[in-house]
Amino acid sequence: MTYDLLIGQQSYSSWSLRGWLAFAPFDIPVTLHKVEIYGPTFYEDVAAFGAARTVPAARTPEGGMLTDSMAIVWHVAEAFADRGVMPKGAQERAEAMSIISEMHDGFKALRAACPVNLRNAWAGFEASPEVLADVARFEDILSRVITRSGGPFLFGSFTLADAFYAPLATRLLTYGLPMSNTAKAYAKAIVTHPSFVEWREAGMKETQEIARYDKAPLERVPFPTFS
Ligand SMILES: N[C@@H](CCC(=O)N[C@@H](CS)C(=O)NCC(=O)O)C(=O)O
Repeated sequence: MTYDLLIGQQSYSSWSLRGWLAFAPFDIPVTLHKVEIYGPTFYEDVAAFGAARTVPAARTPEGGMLTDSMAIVWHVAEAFADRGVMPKGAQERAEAMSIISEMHDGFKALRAACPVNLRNAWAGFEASPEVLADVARFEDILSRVITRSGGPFLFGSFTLADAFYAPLATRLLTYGLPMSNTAKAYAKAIVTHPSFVEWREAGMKETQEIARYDKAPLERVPFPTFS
């Protein structure tokens, strides 16, 4: 009963991280298949897996293909409803689905200006008004859901909503963006979660540099691990 998950480089691919966090924190067996995003054979490698033109993609134990991160969370929410993958209350579940969707299609300025790079953080990043508006929207969500749940994750314990917001939390940390105490505590909970730590450790073994994830001439500073 193992899922196969197609991923990109673990230090760079934020959508692949979301895919991983849709399985690992819930002890859903998953086998990783890594391809090199933006490498010369990327589209062939993805097609060979039976996927669309992006990572992540997952194959269910029955052979069903899930070719988008939304399809993955939708499937996991349905197939593993008894494992706490979504909040218990109906209102919270609706909100979780809403903010997952918002993440999938939103936060575009922040995502574009601040590519994920789990190897290090950057000093001296200057955020545009559009990026700051995305940060403010994230804080709105946090203040609504975490104030009610009490944290440490969005809806109390780790759910699929956190799988989607984890790369946003790391962006705030690694680009030195303004963070409330709630956001800082949330980001700490994400980067110290054992499944995140396992993923990042694998990413740290990668050596290839991809220019679009490099923010030089900004100075590289250590990734905050809170250890
Ligand atoms: N809609 C996709 C987006 C995934 C996505 O953009 N993945 C990036 C890697 S993080 C990718 O595969 N990029 C390759 C490309 O766009 O050619 C999802 O949510 O699963």
